[in-house]
Amino acid sequence: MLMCYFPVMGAVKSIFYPPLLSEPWRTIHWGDNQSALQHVKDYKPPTEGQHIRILLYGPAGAGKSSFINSVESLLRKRMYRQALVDSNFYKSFTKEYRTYKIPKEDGQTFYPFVFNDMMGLEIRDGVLVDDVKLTLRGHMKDSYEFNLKSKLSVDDAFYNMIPSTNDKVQVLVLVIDANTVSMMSNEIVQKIRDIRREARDLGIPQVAIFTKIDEAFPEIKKNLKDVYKARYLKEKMEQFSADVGIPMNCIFPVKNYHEEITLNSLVDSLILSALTEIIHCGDDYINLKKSNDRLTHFNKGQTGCMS
Ligand SMILES: Nc1nc2c(ncn2[C@@H]2O[C@H](COP(=O)(O)OP(=O)(O)OP(=O)(O)O)[C@@H](O)[C@H]2O)c(=O)[nH]1
Ligand SMILES: [Mg+2]
Repeated sequence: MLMCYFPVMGAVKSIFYPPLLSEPWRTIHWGDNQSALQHVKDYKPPTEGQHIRILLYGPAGAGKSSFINSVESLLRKRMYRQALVDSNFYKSFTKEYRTYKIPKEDGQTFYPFVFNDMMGLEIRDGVLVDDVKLTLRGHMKDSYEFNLKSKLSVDDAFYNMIPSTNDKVQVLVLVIDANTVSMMSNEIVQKIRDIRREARDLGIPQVAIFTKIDEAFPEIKKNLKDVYKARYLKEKMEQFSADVGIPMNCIFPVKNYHEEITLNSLVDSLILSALTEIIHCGDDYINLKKSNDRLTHFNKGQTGCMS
C-alpha cells in the first residue's frame, strides 16, 4: 500500500511544485569564463608577498580534496589530481594537514592563494574541533598527521609556535555534500557551529560550498545550467543556512570534476564563481586587517603622544 502511496505523493508534489523554478534566483556567467578566469589570474593580494590561505573543512567524503583538484584543473586547463580522493564516504581518506599551491603558467611562480586540506569531520572519529581551531591560527605545520585521540600539543614538532601572517587562515570554507546535507547529524552540526564561532572571533570570513549537486538532483545532472532554477536545491540551501547560520549569499553550489577526463565550461563556470567569491572574501579580510592594524598603530601613537 505504502509502495504505491509514495510515488503518487511524488507525482502530486511535482505538479504543484515542479523541480524547476521559472526564473533563476541567482545569475552567473555561463560558459564564457575568459574574463572571470583572467580576473583570478591577475589577482594580487593587497600586501606584497602575502597569499590568501583557504582552509577547507567539512564532513568526511564531502568533496574537499576534489574541490582543490577541480580548481587546479580549471586554472591549469587539464585534469589535476594533486589532492588524493577516495570513494569511501564514511571514513575520512585525507589523514594529513596539507597545503596545496597551484603553479602559474610561467612554471616559476604560484597563484597568491593556497588551499589547506584536512581530515573530515565525523561523529566519533575524524578531525578534532580543537585541531581545526589551531589551524585557523596557523599553529599547525604542513604534513601533520591528525591524531584522533588528542589535539596537537605545544611541544609537538608540528606545532608552529610563532605563526606568520601567511600561516594563518584568511578564508574558512565549509564543504558540504548536497546528497546528505539533510541527514547531517546533530553532532556534526555542533562541531561546525563550534568551529564557526572560533572563526567569527578571529574575524575570518566563512563560506560554504555544496558539492555533488549532479548526484543529488536529476534536473541538474540533466542540465547544469539549471542549478539556480532547481527548487529543491534552493530549499536545501535555505535549510542548511538556517541550521548552521551561514547566510545564503555565502553558499555556492558546485559540481567537482570527479569522473571526467576533459574540462567542461559549465562545470568551470560554477567553480570559478565560487573561487572568485572566496578570493574576494580573503582580499576584504586582508584589507580590513591592514586598516585595523593601522588604526591600532595610530591609536597607540596617540596614546603615546597624549601621555
Ligand atoms: N558526483 C560527484 N562526485 C563527487 C563530487 N565531488 C566529489 N565527488 C566524489 O566524492 C568522493 C569523495 O570525494 P573527496 O574529494 O575524497 O572528499 P573529501 O571531503 O576530501 O573526503 P575525506 O578526505 O575522506 O574527508 C570521491 O569519490 C569523489 O570523486 C561532485 O561534485 N559530484
Ligand atoms: Mg580528502
